[in-house]
Amino acid sequence: GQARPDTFNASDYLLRAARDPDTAARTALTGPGGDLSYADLDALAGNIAAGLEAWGLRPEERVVLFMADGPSMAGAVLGAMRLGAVPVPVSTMLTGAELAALLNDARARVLIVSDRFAGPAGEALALAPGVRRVAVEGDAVPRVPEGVRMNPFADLVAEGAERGGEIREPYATSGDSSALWLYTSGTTGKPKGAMHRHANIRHVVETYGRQVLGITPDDRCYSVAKLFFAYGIGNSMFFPLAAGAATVLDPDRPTPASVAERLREYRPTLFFAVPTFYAALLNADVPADAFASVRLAVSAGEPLPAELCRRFTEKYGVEIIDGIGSTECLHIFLSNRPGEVRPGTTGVAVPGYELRVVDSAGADVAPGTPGSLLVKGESIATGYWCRTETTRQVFQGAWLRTGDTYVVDEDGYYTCLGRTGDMLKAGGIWVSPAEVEARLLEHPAVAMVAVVGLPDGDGLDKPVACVVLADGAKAEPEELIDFCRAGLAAFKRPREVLIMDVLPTTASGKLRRFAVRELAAA
Ligand code: 3SK
Repeated sequence: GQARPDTFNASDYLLRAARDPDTAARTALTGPGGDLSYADLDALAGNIAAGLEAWGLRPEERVVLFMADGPSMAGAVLGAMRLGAVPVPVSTMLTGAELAALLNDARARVLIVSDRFAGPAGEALALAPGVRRVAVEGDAVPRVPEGVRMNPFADLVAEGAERGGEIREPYATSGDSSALWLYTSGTTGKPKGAMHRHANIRHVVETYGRQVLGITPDDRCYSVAKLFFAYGIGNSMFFPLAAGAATVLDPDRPTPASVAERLREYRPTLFFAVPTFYAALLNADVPADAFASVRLAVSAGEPLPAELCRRFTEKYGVEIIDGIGSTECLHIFLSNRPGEVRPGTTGVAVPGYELRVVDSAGADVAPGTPGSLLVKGESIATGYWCRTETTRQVFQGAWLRTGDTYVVDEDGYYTCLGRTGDMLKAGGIWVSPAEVEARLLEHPAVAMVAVVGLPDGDGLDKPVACVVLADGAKAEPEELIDFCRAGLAAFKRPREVLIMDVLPTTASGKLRRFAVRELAAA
């Protein structure tokens, strides 16, 4: 592309350290997938960009990444951006049918998949006829329908390298061009592609990354949240790469034991997780010196209970700064600050963002009065792909409705009081009660169901299904949980099923969710 004065490509911005001879040899990526210097990562991104171009991918077109965290995935994100195309990292927890829905929605022509996800990828490809080319990282290959060309990921890279070599100059995107789509079911239920501009990536780096984390080239980031989450891609790519720092990419599903091992081996200085994982670390008795290298821990995804925050800091000697972001905002816009943590609150606005707490008529409420939280800032997505009506509900001019109910105190500290609508979060991930209810209603024994969020022993909300069985039918709670696991991504399953005689409804037969929650909690 022709360079224009307003040209800005986030892949170029994130790989500035590769262009400086003093920093090009520094480690950019480390972890079980191997070490890559900034120069190595730059070359990999250039080869992937050239390979995708050879495969017919054009600027603005989408490439879906169904991949484990590692150098190939980081290279694919940067390579697609370099070409002016749009990487769409998607959750590796999706079932085949769920993945197919996203491939079709994004009109993706290329899919890159890690072989450990070959099963659901194969099922998805049978339902996604728009996908013409597939790159597979690893040995196991998905079954692909006739007419779809499948190659090893290494071929994509080699083809790029052969065909005139790597692309070094990024396509002349502007700051306003689409850089990255991230699917979320947040706020309104159905998965929607939040479209992020190249400039949004620079904004989160310059605000939360620099001014809250204070990240430097000597930092080493390690995030339990994977790259397909907005939280994970900021933690593991945007912040460290833009700072010339290093990042630990972990392909495996994190458990307290595996994370303790990675901490020992890779000695990160910044650690990122969600409250459910902090609770799991404490409950698993990970040794007290496991966090010796960590200077700061970050929590987001759902509110971190004050008790959990205190217990973690007491045991591991590391402060946790709790914050909240959203996929639509790309990263954290409200956060506690190192050295000034108020446990149980989500802290104060991140520089570069404005916040409002409003009543149901949209008027600002006074400190101490609960209301809906709105946020404004340069990293807000331009909207949801092909979802005009939902876009208009959620994106209101420069302001975004977060879907959270908050109260702010006189000092500007915000405390989350819960969700504004019916949506739930489990382990920091959005769950639509309607989707889980629809699945349970497919079970022949289920006559009526309501899924609500109830706090577990650590004070963290988990989905609980309240079920009325059909006349004469029998079903055990475990059977119904397994039924959900078979038809939905596992994180959406209810953690508990309560069999009830009736569910509270209004005179017109609508579920009274608040009453269901009270009944279930009793
Ligand atoms: O859920 C959050 O708090 C969050 C934080 C950072 C980026 C994205 C999200 C959804």
